[in-house]
Amino acid sequence: MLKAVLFDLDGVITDTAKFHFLAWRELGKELGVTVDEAFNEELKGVSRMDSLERILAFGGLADKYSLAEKEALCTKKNDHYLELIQEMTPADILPGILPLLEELRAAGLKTIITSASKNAPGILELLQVKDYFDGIVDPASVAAGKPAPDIFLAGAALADAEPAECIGVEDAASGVEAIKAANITAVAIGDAEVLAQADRVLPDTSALSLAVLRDTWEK
Ligand code: B16
Ligand code: MG
Repeated sequence: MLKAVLFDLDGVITDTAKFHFLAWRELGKELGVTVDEAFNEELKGVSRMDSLERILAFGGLADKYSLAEKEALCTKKNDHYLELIQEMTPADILPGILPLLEELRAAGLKTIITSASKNAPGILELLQVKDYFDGIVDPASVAAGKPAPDIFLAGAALADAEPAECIGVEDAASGVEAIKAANITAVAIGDAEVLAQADRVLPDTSALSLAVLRDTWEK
C-alpha cells in the first residue's frame, strides 16, 4: 500500500531554485567563476557546502580556500539567499501543490519534507504550509547528501513506512538518483532527458495528483 509521499522542497513545493541560482551566480562573480543556468542544474538538490565545492572545482579553485574561508563564503551566499526569499508568500506555492496536499491529507497518506535545504522550515513558514506535513528530515542529521539515498531513507522512517510504501517527488537529477538508490518510486518534475532515471516525469507541478502518484507507484 502507498503510505507516504516524500517531498523535495526547492523546485517542487516552490521555486526557490531561481533564488539559489541568483545567489550562487553573485558569489561566483566575486570568485571569478561563471555560474550559468546549465551549470546551475548540477547544483540543484546539492547541499550548500557541496555546491560551493563544485563551483570552486569548476573554476579551478579547488584548493585555494581553507575550511573556515569556505564556511564564510557559504554564509555569504546564504545571507544573500535569505534576503531574496524574504518576500515569499503563499502565492509562491507552485501550481497543483496545495490541492495535492489536501488530497493526501484526505486520503490519510503521510507527507514528509526531504529537502537538502537547512532553510526548509523557514520557507514552509513563509508559504504557510507547515501544517500539511507530518515531518521534516533535518538534512544535517543524515550522513551523506543527495545523490546518496540517506535523506529519503530517513524520510520513509519518519513516516513509519518501508521505502517500497513511499513515493518521492523531485526536480533535480541528484534527487531522483537519491530516491532510486533508496528503492523508492520516483516522480520527477522538469526536463525528461535530465530526469530520465525517474519512474515518471511530469513537465510541471500542475500535473501532480494523488491519482498520478498512485498510478506511478502501482506500475
Ligand atoms: P540551503 P532541495 C536544495 O534543496 C537546493 O536544491 C540546492 O540548490 C541547495 O543548495 C540545497 O537545498 C541546500 O540549501 O543552502 O538552503 O541549506 O531541492 O533538496 O529542496
Ligand atoms: Mg529540488
